Amino acid sequence: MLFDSEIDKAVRSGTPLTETAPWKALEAHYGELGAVHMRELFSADPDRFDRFSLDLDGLLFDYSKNRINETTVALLADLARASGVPEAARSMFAGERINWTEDRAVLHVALRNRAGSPIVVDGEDVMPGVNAVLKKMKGFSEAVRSGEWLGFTGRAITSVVNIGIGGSDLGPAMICEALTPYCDGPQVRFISNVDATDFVEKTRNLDPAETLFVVASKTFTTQETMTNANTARRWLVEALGDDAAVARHFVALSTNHEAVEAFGIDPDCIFEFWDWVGGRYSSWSAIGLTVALAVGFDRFTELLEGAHSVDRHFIEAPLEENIPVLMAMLGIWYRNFFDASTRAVLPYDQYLCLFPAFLQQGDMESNGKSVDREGQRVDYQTGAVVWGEPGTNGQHAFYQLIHQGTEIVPCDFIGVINSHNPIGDHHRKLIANCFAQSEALMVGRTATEVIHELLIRGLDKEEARVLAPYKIFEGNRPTNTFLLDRVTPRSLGMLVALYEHEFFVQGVVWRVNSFDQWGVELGKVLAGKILGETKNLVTNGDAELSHHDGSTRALIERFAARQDND
Ligand code: G6Q
Repeated sequence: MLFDSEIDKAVRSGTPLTETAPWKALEAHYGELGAVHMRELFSADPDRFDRFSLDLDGLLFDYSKNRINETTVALLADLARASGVPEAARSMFAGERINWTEDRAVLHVALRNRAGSPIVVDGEDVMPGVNAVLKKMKGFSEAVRSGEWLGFTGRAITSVVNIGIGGSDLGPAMICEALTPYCDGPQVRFISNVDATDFVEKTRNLDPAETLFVVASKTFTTQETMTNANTARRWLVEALGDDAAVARHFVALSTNHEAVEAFGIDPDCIFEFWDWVGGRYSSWSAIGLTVALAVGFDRFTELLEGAHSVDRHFIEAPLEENIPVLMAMLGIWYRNFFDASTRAVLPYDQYLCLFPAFLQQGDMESNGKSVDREGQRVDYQTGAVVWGEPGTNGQHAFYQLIHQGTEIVPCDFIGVINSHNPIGDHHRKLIANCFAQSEALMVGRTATEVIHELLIRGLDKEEARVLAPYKIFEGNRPTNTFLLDRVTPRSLGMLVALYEHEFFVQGVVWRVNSFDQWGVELGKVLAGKILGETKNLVTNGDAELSHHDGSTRALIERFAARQDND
């Protein structure tokens, strides 16, 4: 039976999660450790780094600058165990329908299963299908990159435009940006917003005869994507003068064959995936075609291999040495016991500039939920707000709040040892900043240190006393640091998979479904309704708006009355 852990049983028999023994033990432990400063923990234990860091295939995870000791890790592991994390993980890998509100399996791990082992859903091994699509992606990406695939007028493709949104955009866009040094195929651009400005700016200076549109949409019904795809088709056909051009300039990545064919895309140019691939987990599927076009299929394969090595680690490593489990449980430690409502992701590598936005979707769409497995509203906090920007820019903007604000903001620093652009001492400076920030956040600056410094600077005792409170840093602000040797397809695949499993573990412990997204669905429906009403108002001067609240009605009316470009 799915989700039948010790905690599931307790909750079903009326004990809330927060009253279970593992939760209570953490609460008591928080009472003892909550006020302890990490400075003390470091000075009491010279081996703290060794104790609280792990290396996975060259990727270092340093979690020593957290407000934890060995008891904390043991208690967090107890909670994960009592919540059934290992069993839930095995259910996911075995293709069970763990997405219970949509009655679907969750199998992004099958997409990067390099072990050749079967994964069975509804009595059928999905791996032959997965491998067939990978083979097709290989063939197509190689044909485009080599110039063998020709556009309608006989010219080779030099630009690829991915049209998609949400999970059909953020992953491939982030990966292409992160792997820029490996991009040796056609240039790639991404159109996502229904705002025509996105289309206009991204197609500016493109030659239609050399442009391939990759329409990425699992459902092939998403308003933004279909609007952009239709505009792209008009743009292309107007330029090339023939509807038949569509067949050489459009491919689709979708589960919805019928809709793709109705759009006019050649069935041979459909790269399929399956309902057990969630949008925000889909970069490993056909949705990664744009990545393969940009960096080549071999590097796309390395990305999958990196993720696969994390999958093995996740399923095999004991909870106490399991990086995604530790990431997740530390997140729970801060979210539920320290009341931290946000978390920051801070990559110190320009190529990872889209990583925070990508994680924002992964985490917030997965665990921004408030109803548990029993259909009950939870009475504890779940997913935190995720935000971040690449270092060092953030240091001159929002780090102030992380250092001296009223709330703890747990941070993930992502550092890279070797730059793809080793010029002068840029990289050493970049990394010095990364290390300095996590150290400063941990150590802080005491009143004694501040006053001493002010006196040395020549202030008198009274002046120093008045200024000191503003210059004190409490420190004790928790951070993780990931250190990669270099941003490569493999290390990037590892990093993404680590976070994916982090979301999963948190969802299991919080008892929410990390794999549905009803909030997104609601937005899709409501926008369609208002679109119709606005159109009626503009064209007929009349629309039934009385069911809207006063604010929404007034906004619709003002828009209809004042817009001049319909
Ligand atoms: C992701 C969500 C959502 C989805 C987009 C695009 O997990 O489901 O972000 O990816 O709404 O959906 P389509 O791929 O169906 O166009």
